[in-house]
Amino acid sequence: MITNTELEYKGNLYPSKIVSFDQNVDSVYFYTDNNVILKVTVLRDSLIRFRYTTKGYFSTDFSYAIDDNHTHGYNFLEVVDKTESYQIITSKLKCVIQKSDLRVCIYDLQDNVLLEDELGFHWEESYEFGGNIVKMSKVSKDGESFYGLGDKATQMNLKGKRVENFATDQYAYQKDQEPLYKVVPFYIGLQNNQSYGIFFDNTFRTFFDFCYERRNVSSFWSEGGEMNYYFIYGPQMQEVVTRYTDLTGKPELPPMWALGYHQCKWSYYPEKNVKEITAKFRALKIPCDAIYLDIDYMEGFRCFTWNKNYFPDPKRMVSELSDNGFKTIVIIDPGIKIDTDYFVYKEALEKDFFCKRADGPYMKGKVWPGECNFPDYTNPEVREWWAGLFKELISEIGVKGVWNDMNEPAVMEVPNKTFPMDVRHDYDGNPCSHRKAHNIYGMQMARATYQGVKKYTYPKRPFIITRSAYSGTQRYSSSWTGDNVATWEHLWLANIQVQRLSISGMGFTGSDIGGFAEQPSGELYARWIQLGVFHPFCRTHSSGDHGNQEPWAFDVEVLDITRKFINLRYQLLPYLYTMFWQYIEEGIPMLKPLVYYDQEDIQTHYRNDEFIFGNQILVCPILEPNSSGRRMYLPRGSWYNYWTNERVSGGREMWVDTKFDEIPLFVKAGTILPKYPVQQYVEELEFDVLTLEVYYKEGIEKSVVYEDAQDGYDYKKGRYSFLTFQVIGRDNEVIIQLHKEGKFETNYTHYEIKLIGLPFEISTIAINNEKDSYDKVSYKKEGFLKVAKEFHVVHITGV
Ligand code: MIG
Repeated sequence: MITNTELEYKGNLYPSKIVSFDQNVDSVYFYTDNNVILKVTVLRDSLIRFRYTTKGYFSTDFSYAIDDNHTHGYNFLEVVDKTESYQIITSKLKCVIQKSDLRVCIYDLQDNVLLEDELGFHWEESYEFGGNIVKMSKVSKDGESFYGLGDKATQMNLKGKRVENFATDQYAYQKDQEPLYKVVPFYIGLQNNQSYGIFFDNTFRTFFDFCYERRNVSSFWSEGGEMNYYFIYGPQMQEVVTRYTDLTGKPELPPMWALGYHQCKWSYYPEKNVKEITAKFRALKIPCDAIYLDIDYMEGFRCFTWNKNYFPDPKRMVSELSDNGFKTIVIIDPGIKIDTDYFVYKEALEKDFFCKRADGPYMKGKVWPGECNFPDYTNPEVREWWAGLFKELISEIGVKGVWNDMNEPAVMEVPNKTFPMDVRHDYDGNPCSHRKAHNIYGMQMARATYQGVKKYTYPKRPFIITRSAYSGTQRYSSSWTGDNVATWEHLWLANIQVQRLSISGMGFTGSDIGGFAEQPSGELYARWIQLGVFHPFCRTHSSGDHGNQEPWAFDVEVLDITRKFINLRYQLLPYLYTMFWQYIEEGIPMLKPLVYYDQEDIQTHYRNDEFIFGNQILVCPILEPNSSGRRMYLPRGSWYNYWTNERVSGGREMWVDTKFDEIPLFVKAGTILPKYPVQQYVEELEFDVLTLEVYYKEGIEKSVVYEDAQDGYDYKKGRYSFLTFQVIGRDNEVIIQLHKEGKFETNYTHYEIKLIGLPFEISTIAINNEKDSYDKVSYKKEGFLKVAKEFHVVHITGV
């Protein structure tokens, strides 16, 4: 491991002067005197890849992160040969490469420096492993901020931090602990209102230093592999993130039920216990869509088996749970018990599918089942086989989702907590050691699981959740933040980690609500639920070796708060589903840290707690005990306090009063917020109205609502409904226009329009230019306007 600072090391080697260059369509090659080649590839006008070799030739190019379907193509590309440098110019960027030393500087077209090499590319030869320790350092200007990097448990802005990427089972991790479960070597730099991104697509152990070692230097390096990174230009952070997400891929839509509330514990068993828990949700009227079975459902922790004492007839149980509106989700770990009577073990052995040590023996390590071997998911044939193992679980038993754990991979009772580094992997036909494959092992397991669950769940949509992940895993799976702790500090961390994952391309994430280790107080649990319902993935989970952590495990007040907030999540399902659609279509993160929302406002650069849920709701959790409110930053613009409908203007820090059953929530003025009625589970009810809460604003605001069959793939054939509402507000009138796209017919027939914050008394309302449709009496009585869903224009005027 590299523990010394990268600068102190005296064995660094540097590129010498450029001796020739050539261009092949979108790629420009620069050759130096000492066998270094820099290959610069223009993927888009704003997306440039830099790849270096020190050998005089490039090895096979292969990446698990890059999505085959990523956008590429540019409008303009010119290479200019100057006296001291070469310049590569696109319609967005100018990239200057120094002839004397290969250093790179990237400018926008107004000649502002965006990112400049300090030492630039340099390396150290590794006699022990072969190849190089590859390094890059950049100049960092004062005032620069850094964001991204996946699940790092530290403040949003990474300025002044050094982080390490090596997937690790980090039970009960602490603030600032490194490394964690996931590896997302992507960061965003922001300086002078310009955002750019760097994606260092190197799967070896990598490090990033953001002005930690030296004040004006940012750097990144890896223990092996290539210096291979993508520069992604903004200038808006929104553009950087959506381009990174396009490059590494987006998921398909999850079934809507996956956005409901989920209940988990290690473990619910036997069947009777599972039934008691699920029945209690219904009895207490707390919406819930999914129940999880942790490792104890298996026979001696053997994957794809059932403990028949606890679960005598899984198929019957799963179908009874399903009749009661619960989807069953089961855990599957990578460790396969060494047991010659166990069919999975026997098959893998026969097919030679387990990972091997360098000298031949199978990699053996202890996990829950005892001594195990581990499938090499980096072999496509192994993935295919693994996918096939889900047939019975999904097609026959009716399980609806699979939970992949321990896939860092975790090994017990060994100092490094994982495989020895000499273990061999196929790496899709690019054989390598665990040094290179470690960080993508979990991703490839999740991918194989996804392939199987998807196949057997068809024509419905699959649901997968994984603990470990590398960039691009979002294409296959959702994820959670691992084994957190029931403390207030962890609530603070969960909030940041989920926001950070959100702008790191991994949108579908959440934390173990209430904390995995240790017992939360009722107050902490309530505060965690109040945050958790605003996370894309919303699940209570706990280690089960302390008290209970179901919503009713505390007191009635906590139970009521839990119900209130889960109800709110179910009401907001059309809003949540719409933000998911924007994520899968355009790569827009579902949660937006304030700096993402408004990077121009420097007040946002160091904010941690507040975030935008979707596009129009500002959420600020309460993170301390005994709070009667909190200070928070309200971003620029005009907002309504969700609880009081009081209007406030942003761009300032302020105190917000809240009760125990509230957290600060604000809705952007002009929003049309769609709501479903509360259901105990998705698809429980058929309803004939969609509620629209219209928050008045002077000026124009657009809101969209995406809907479809809530499962299945018909939406890909145009069977969806996409509503675009435009609100135009003036002193004494409001106009609501509606435009509908798509071939899907929603069940409801009407909208119930609630008008919030109108600055005038209504005198007339015209629907599609007909005035008579307004019934003042019923509007007064009911507080809403009922309008047929096919309307084009609602015109409200004041006296
Ligand atoms: O060594 O399956 O993070 O969610 O409940 C612990 C038991 C293994 C760790 C997971 C946790 C899960 C637990 N697992």
